[in-house]
Amino acid sequence: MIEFHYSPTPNGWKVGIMLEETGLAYETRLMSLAGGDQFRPEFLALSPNARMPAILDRDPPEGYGSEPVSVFESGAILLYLAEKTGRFAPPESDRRARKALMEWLFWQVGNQGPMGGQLSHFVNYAPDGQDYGRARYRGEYERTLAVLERRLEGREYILGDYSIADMIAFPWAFIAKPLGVSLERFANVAAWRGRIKERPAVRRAIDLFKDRQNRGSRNAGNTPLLYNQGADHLLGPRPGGTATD
Ligand SMILES: N[C@@H](CCC(=O)N[C@@H](CS)C(=O)NCC(=O)O)C(=O)O
Repeated sequence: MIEFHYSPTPNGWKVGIMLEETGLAYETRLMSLAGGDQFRPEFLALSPNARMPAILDRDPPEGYGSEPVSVFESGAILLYLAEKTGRFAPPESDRRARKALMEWLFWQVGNQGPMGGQLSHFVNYAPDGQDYGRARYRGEYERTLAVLERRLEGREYILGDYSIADMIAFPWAFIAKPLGVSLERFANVAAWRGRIKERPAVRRAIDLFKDRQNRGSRNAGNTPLLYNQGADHLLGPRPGGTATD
């Protein structure tokens, strides 16, 4: 059984999609990010970056010993699950395809995810009047869509066949419209997004605790715990000073 530490956001969906696609047995531990569950010691033991998704696999694959295995960071989790099941990734013996898989996983977690996340911050949660931040991240997010657009030219999926590279990139393209970005200029991305969106496993993952999505009710003004974080959140108050010293 896999414990799935989750909140209904694009980063959470990535792992939900893989769990649903593989049919692995899992139990969702719904987290309240606005309530600070990510800073609880028991969660930090699984995910030291204080971010979900994270998993705890109580039935680890061969080579890991018998103790439960925790994994944090969506890319690492998807790779772990692909290795556990032998599905949705090119075989390790195909070194070139495996290299391409790594490139697109790292690309997503280092580029598309953070840029989409920052754009979402400025569109949905920041105080008004942050035009520079909004324009910068809109440009960066659109740039990542253009990267995908070019990659998908002549390919149905990022690596050719449907894989964890698609599962990790799809959620941030799925929410383009609520981020204020039209896919009109990105025809390959729009078609790829449509193909993935129709998969029953993907629909189930996106619907997981859908009613608990933050639909604009929380923002930087009313939820500083979530939107104005610093080192103090992990280390406690600075000795002899305040966070603003
Ligand atoms: N690079 C991480 C990003 C995870 C992430 O940013 N998760 C957000 C939700 S979408 C989170 O846990 N936020 C809690 C917080 O900001 O305190 C991954 O891909 O797993």
